[in-house]
Amino acid sequence: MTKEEIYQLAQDAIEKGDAETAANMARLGLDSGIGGIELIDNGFIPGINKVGDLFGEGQLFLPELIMSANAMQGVIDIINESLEKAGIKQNQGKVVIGTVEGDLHDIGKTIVVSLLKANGFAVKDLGRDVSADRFIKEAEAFGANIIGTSALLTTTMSVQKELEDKLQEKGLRNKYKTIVGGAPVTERWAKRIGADAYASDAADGVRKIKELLQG
Ligand code: B1M
Repeated sequence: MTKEEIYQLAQDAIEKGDAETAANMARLGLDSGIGGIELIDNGFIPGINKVGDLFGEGQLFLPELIMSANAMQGVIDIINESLEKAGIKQNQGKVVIGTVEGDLHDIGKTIVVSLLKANGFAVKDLGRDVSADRFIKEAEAFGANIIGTSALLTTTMSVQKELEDKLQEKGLRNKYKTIVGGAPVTERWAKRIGADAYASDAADGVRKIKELLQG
């Protein structure tokens, strides 16, 4: 099977919420030598984005969205395992990361976590629904250099600003570099709230965090 055929079948499987075929395509892609991130970016993300568009247009409903999300999660688990196996010694820097309070979307954040680990970062993944206070508490306890937040809902992006405000209030703003991401988040938003960086995808996240640690 060609790469393009694998990408197409991967996309179709996510659109149909067919977890078994999606997992098979993930394994087949990896076995054929396609890189994990390449496989996610070209096959599975176009599938989940299509599902999101159809859901947004009212052409598809929550149970179908959940089936596709579950299929996506299974794929991410398989690909993450392969990325983490490729991980190197964790001495690049310490990152505390999570999805913000009120937000349960964690598929993208989990990809970022795996790619960071594969690039040698020590990562504390706080999961989802994480408050600004908890980000700070965990960063202090972990001795983090970087705090990364993911937000997928326009209504939860405000927690990224709350984090900046709380870091200022506590006199900790210069202790950490902050990075924001998630589908509705933009470079402009990052600048507006005073975050140190914005990343459009997982690879960009790793690149920006490396830059933050050098600068
Ligand atoms: Co939800 N959802 N959802 N959903 N969902 C969206 C976000 C939505 C845009 C769909 C739509 O209407 N078109 C819409 C938000 C609208 C808005 O805010 N204006 C929406 C809605 C409305 C909802 C509910 C309210 C639906 C309801 O209940 N009526 C509900 C909210 C629940 C809550 O959070 N409180 C809900 C629920 C769900 C599921 C649980 C079913 C499921 C999530 C499952 C899970 O994550 N475990 C789900 C899904 C899957 C989606 C869509 C379809 C896909 C999200 C995704 O996983 N994308 C989404 C539509 C869309 O975004 N196209 C949608 C793939 C992922 C790899 O991309 O997360 O963007 P992404 O991550 C990327 C980059 O953004 C970046 O790197 C990643 C890898 O490339 N990145 C970072 C992300 N974080 C980063 C952090 C960094 C750096 C880079 O550094 C720190």
